[in-house]
Amino acid sequence: MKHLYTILLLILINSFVFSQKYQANWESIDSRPIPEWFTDAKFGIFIHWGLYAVPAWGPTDANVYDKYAEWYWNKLTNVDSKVHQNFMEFHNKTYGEEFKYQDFVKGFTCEMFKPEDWAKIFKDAGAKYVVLTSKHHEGFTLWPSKESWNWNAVDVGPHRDLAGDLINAVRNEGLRMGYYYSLYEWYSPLYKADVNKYVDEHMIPQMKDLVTSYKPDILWTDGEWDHPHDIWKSTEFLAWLYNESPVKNEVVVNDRWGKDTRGKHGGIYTTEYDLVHTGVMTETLAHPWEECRGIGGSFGYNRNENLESYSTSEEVVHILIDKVARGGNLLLNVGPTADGRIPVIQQQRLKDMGDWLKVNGEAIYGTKSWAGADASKQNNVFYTQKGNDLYVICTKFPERAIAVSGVKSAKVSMLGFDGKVSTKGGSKGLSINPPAITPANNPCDYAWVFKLEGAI
Ligand code: FHN
Repeated sequence: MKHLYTILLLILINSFVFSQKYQANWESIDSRPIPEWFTDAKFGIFIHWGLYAVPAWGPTDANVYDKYAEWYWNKLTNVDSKVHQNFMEFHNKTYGEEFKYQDFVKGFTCEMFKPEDWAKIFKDAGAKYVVLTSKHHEGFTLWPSKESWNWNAVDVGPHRDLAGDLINAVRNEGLRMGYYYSLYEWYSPLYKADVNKYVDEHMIPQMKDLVTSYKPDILWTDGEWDHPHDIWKSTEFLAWLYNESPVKNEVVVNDRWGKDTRGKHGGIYTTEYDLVHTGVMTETLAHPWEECRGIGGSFGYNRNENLESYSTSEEVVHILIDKVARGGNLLLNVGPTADGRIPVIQQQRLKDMGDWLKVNGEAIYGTKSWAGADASKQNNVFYTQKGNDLYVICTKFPERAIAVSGVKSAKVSMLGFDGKVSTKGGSKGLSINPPAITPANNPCDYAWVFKLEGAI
């Protein structure tokens, strides 16, 4: 009898395991296609917001990672960091040696936070999705997480569910939204004492709470580098996410699931300030990928940055074009202030992106990179394709004809421009003569797009 029960139990467990579409291993997890809404979206807004927005300070003349203002707490205490001294000097002279990082919570007031206004800014920028830091490495959560008792935005600071309020407003504007979540925490006593217990009792419950409470479209993990994926129980969590969670069909995740997974496993591959670990990313990848970066040199708001630290509108538009032409998405970051504003200079860059995308969005959204691009390689010329149409994107207004090799004929127009565009077929492919553009009929700034209908 006892044996019969054991056999029945085994059959039950087996049938449960095999009724699950995805198993807790990379082969199975990686076989899930990336939801198309994401690869079509191309442009998203990243938001780094936490207690680091209170000091909002970082050095501006350092290596990429050392400029990050959201690392304030870590750099202040980490004597091995190259920029420790800079942070310490600033901190001691501004707040005094006795002032602890935790005391910044009083300054995280967010009284100017109007989620509807933020959502409108993102929509007008032409972004299709938003990713907010629900918890950065400091461990402070922007939603009322019971695992983060007294270290979350509802218990202390603004006393407001910032993550919940924003997702509602963003969705009301018709955009997708998800959350960034840091696996590790710098100073969590539980994490330091017992990582396994931290994963079981803190991290996994927090991620499941986020997913079930807010049903995010994206779960963007980070802070994975301390441990391999099995310590973080990443494949187990992802199997739950893909099989059982309320977002199992549409959710998008990235590749930051353990020190052994970036660029190899999970969902989309991610680059940061063009860096893939130590190299610079200049390739076209077949696997869906996304570049994230700030408009300046930091993700968290850095008051120490001046105009010269910021990319110009022309530069951010060109960054988007470069990533999309190479098959990627751009996740451009804003760093709000501690009182809840998006700095006006950042708004201005987003507005210019939006104005450019209003005219030229069809050459970006829903496109793919063009395999013929290599043959046509010319400076300041990028290509995207959609169906049979090819888009030739010029990041400098062409002074002479552009040759598009491999294309024999097409109906050619310039996006946003009513006049005719003349072309000539030849041995080098189709040659496009740029029309005479004046300030009176110029459709946009920063980059001009020729649409070649039926070119492919
Ligand atoms: O350490 C973080 C950093 O602060 C920021 O959040 C970026 C965003 O991709 N990720 C980490 C470094 O890779």
